[in-house]
Amino acid sequence: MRSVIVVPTYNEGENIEPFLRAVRKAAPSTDVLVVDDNSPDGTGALADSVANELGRIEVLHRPGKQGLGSAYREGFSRVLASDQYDVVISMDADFSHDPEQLSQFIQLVADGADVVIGSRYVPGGGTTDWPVHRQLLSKWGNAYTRTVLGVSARDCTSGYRAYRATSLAAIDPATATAEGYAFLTELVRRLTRDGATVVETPIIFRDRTRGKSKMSGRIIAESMMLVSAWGMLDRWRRLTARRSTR
Ligand SMILES: Nc1nc2c(ncn2[C@@H]2O[C@H](COP(=O)(O)OP(=O)(O)OP(=O)(O)O)[C@@H](O)[C@H]2O)c(=O)[nH]1
Ligand SMILES: [Mg+2]
Repeated sequence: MRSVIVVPTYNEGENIEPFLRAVRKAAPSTDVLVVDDNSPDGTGALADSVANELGRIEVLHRPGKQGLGSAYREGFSRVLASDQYDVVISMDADFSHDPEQLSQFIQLVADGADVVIGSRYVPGGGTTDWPVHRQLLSKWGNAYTRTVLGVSARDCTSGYRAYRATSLAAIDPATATAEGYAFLTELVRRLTRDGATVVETPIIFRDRTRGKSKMSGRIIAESMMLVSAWGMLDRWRRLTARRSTR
């Protein structure tokens, strides 16, 4: 299966070079697209120089910080439009996602999954080194999301995923609206509505040891508000659909 990893980066100067080397070592036949938002710490230039050395790494330079959702939208559009790939992977550059699991993710798509989610909330999954408030926020946020949206996935905000390219194209990620990690939930909602086969495989999410988190109150608030709004919208649609068939 031809595969590509879309990696959004913002100020990952300490991580990007070792990250790209680790990915190439773990999954030598997988291409990479780095989507950098003109990181002030020079991540983009560092990525360019590793790309020149290793090959099959492309760096998309954007003019400024436009958010995680926007980086995924542009990255996914680009790799889907190229029509070169069967599997599209998303992954953070901060080593929270273990490159050693890449081949397993690709295999699960080959075995029939439309999306493989690296999940912290299935048996065998978890987080290490995260402060308690981050753990609770993520755990409760995901439990709320699952209940409100009625999706089967236990980890809707994990960014470590592998999509069957045709299934990703079918939900048209370029038209998703969320800016922060709610973008990831939005795609799970769309995939679920599409009847996609969602497979969760356990991951141990490690907290970053280098660089700074981009998580903010605004991003958390966006996620809570959007999930609540989607939940109400879905309920309303079910209600009106039932009425119109009476
Ligand atoms: N291009 C781009 N990448 C971003 C942006 N915000 C975050 N990223 C990248 O997206 C990935 C996930 O972001 P993180 O800062 O690790 O956010 P997080 O994983 O929620 O937070 P921590 O794990 O606490 O660090 C990392 O590779 C970031 O560099 C953005 O606005 N633009
Ligand atoms: Mg991170």
